[in-house]
Amino acid sequence: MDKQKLLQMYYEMVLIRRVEERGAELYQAGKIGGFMHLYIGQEAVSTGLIAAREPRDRVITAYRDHGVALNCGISANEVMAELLGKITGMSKGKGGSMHMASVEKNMWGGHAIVGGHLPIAAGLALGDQYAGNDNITICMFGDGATNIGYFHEALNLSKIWNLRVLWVCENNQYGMGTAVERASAVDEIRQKADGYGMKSDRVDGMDVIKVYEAAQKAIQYVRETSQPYLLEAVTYRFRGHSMGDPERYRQQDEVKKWQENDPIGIFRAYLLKHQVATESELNALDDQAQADTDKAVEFAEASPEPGLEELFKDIYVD
Ligand SMILES: Cc1ncc(C[n+]2csc(CCOP(=O)(O)OP(=O)(O)O)c2C)c(N)n1
Ligand SMILES: [Mg+2]
Repeated sequence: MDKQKLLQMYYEMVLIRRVEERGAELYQAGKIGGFMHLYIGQEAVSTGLIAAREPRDRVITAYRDHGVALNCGISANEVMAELLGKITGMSKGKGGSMHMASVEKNMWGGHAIVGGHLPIAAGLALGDQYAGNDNITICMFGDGATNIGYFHEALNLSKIWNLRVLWVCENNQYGMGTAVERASAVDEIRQKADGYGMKSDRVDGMDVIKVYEAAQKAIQYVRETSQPYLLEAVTYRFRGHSMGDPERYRQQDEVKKWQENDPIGIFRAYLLKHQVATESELNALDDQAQADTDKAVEFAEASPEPGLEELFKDIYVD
């Protein structure tokens, strides 16, 4: 990987962190409505993954989607405006936190029903197979989603139909307040691929380089063999499940231990150790991410809400 690409990945991780911190403040100030789920702590997963895709490869995810949207190239302005329900958001302010999507950036949402987007991912891949191209679909979901029927249906279909899907489970140890070992018959989510005769791998999701390398290997396999693959990224969300989670199901010590393993800190140390960048170059990227976040908040606050005439638009596609 060249220096420019590595620094872009670092910038994106810091941008996700800053945008979401501001998002949390704006939520608490009552400026963002509905549910909001933060990605803070998990930035290395989507950053490493999406850095390894070709722009023609599709991405689809669940409701923890702000970071994924930014990694796919949707601007901070549009993400922030969508959070605030403004017309300048990429879903015209009508989707909100859980419905970040852009066909142009090949980001297919933002889905609120746990596991519900997995059969959609299989459908996207079936469409590409029918069209005769070798694009792949990267489908991200939580550990909790792997206990849902949709997961099993979609994995099975992808295998028997030779669909190019990279299934990526973000194992952040909990589905809302339920720990993986209390909800899943197997501790390692990757084991669930065995039941479908599918290849799998498990990677440290706090280390963006490891995620990137595992994703590259997986993407190459899926593209070349036209077989699906399950990649499990072991990670942790530093904040509650959604805004307003009292977090009674986990100990503060555990949260602290994972926070010491901050994916941005790990990547920063890597870049310095391998002399990819100097402290001052990284500080400049931190400042850039902060400035871009401030500008996005200004842009979103100054944008109008969708007018009444928007109410019945974008419901059906002609
Ligand atoms: C079908 C369905 N059941 C229940 C819910 C409520 N719900 C929202 S998020 C969630 C937990 C999902 O956990 P996981 O898949 O691990 O994702 P994470 O939130 O950890 O990213 C649940 C049960 C839902 N949205 N959809
Ligand atoms: Mg989870």
